Amino acid sequence: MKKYKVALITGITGQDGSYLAELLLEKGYEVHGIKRRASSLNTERVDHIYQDNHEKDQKFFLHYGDLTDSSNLTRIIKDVQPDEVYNLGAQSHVAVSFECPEYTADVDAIGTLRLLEAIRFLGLEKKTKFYQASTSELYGEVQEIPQSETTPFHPRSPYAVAKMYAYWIVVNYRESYGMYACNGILFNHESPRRGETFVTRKITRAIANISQGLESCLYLGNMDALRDWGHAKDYVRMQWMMLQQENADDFVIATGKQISVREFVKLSALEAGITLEFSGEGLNEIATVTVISGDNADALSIGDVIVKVDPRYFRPAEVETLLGDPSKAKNILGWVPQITVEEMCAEMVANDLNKAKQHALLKSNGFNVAVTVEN
Ligand code: NDP
Ligand code: GDR
Repeated sequence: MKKYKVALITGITGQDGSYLAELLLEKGYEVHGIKRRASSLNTERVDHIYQDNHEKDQKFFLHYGDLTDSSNLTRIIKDVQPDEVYNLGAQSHVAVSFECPEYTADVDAIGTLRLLEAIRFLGLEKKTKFYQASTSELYGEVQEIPQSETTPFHPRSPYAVAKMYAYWIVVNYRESYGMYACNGILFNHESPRRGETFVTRKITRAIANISQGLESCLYLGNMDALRDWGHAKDYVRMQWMMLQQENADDFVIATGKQISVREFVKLSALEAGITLEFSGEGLNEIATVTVISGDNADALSIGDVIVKVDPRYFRPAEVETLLGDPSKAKNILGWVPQITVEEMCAEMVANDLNKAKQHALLKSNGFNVAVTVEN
């Protein structure tokens, strides 16, 4: 018998996986993660943890695997014998799910079933607790505002439909086999580790690059979309809390506040010392620089147009508004988010400005630096 708990995290190389691994290691867990084989290194978000792997009492382990591969998942769970499984792995991009619907269903829906069935097949259903990364995208075409655990679902993308299967199969294994399995219905959460093609990171990264003269314009889709944005660090704390209860249950995790994509652009620009004025409508909407303060945006001039609309980023079906009601999490678990959207935005812009300045410095010294802007 080990003196500490053992956790297995799918999606450990992603945003949430990396923060959760840090949290669980701090709490004394032995942490195992599943990483995918890729032609380039894909462990950047956990490398700072992995570097300590020559220490004697190693507590962090990575295993090659994939949510599409049942035998691999079963073998890993058999070897690891986890007390807690956090299923964070997913094809997590809503827009991409319209391009790859079948793969998204395989990973996000059936991948969840594969894990649950592996736990059951191995006879671990009374030992292993299971956390499922469910999503506010389940609400899609919203039926009420704000959305809570009792709001009906109406998913609006192949991603959301796949996650709806995952949600219900988790409930089903709880009801059928008495498994401790729960859904965290998480609203959007971001951080400096957010993938570069999600809208917040795309914005903070572009604003930073534009301010340093590395990019000239940020192209966006639907800027009217409203989201309830929190910080990933706050949200992984809640993922752990959900598995420490007497009984398994499902919880909405949100801040209870929402802003539009356009407002997030303005906020990010202000963090870099740029005041933007939006004008025009629909496809002709633009944002123009009206004030520059501080010395972060020397590459810009008043009157520069730095945001435009590109219909390529519109989705076949859009989720216009999401606003969560986290009362249940607050009342039962005592969870309250600690980081505001403004603080999170400031942290993301500072991180991206730092990177952009490094790139600009290299470029000005004659090094050939390619900044990827295709999203
Ligand atoms: P990321 O996209 O940052 O991370 C996704 C992780 O899943 C990565 O580690 C990725 O590996 C891994 N993955 C992708 N496909 C597979 C596969 N076939 N087999 C195994 N692993 C795979 O997502 P987040 O960290 O932001 O989100 C974590 C989870 O929470 C996801 O399930 C997401 O759908 C869900 N969610 C996220 C929200 C958010 O706002 N962030 C809100 C609600 C739910 P690789 O690094 O190799 O690509
Ligand atoms: P979302 O996040 O779809 O809510 O899913 P994303 O950041 O991709 O989009 C948020 C909103 O911004 C609009 N938008 C754009 N989005 C992207 N990516 N790129 C653009 O250029 C752009 N312009 C406008 C979108 O249309 C949308 O309305 C995220 C993921 O993390 C999911 O895995 C998770 O389940 C949900 O959050 C909750």
